[in-house]
Amino acid sequence: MNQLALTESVTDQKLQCPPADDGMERFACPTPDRQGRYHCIDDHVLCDGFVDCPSAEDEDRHACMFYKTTKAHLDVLADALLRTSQKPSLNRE
Ligand SMILES: [Ca+2]
Repeated sequence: MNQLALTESVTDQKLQCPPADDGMERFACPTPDRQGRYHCIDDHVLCDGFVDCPSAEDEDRHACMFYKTTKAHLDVLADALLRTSQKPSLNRE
């Protein structure tokens, strides 16, 4: 019973990752490596075809299906926002 409680408290631990060099947020893999260390990864290594987390959670096929479809939508949105913000102001004359 105590074993279970210990496992849960470790899982609930908030893992803080220092930001990457370019200021982008980094994320901790959900499971530690064999030395008990949690790896921090950039979001751009998610679903990139290479295993970056010790238990390969970043390449989970089910999660990646949703990640990729959601990201595709976000990319379209980001493109639209960028175009809107870059459009020369035609209303000034
Ligand atoms: Ca990866």
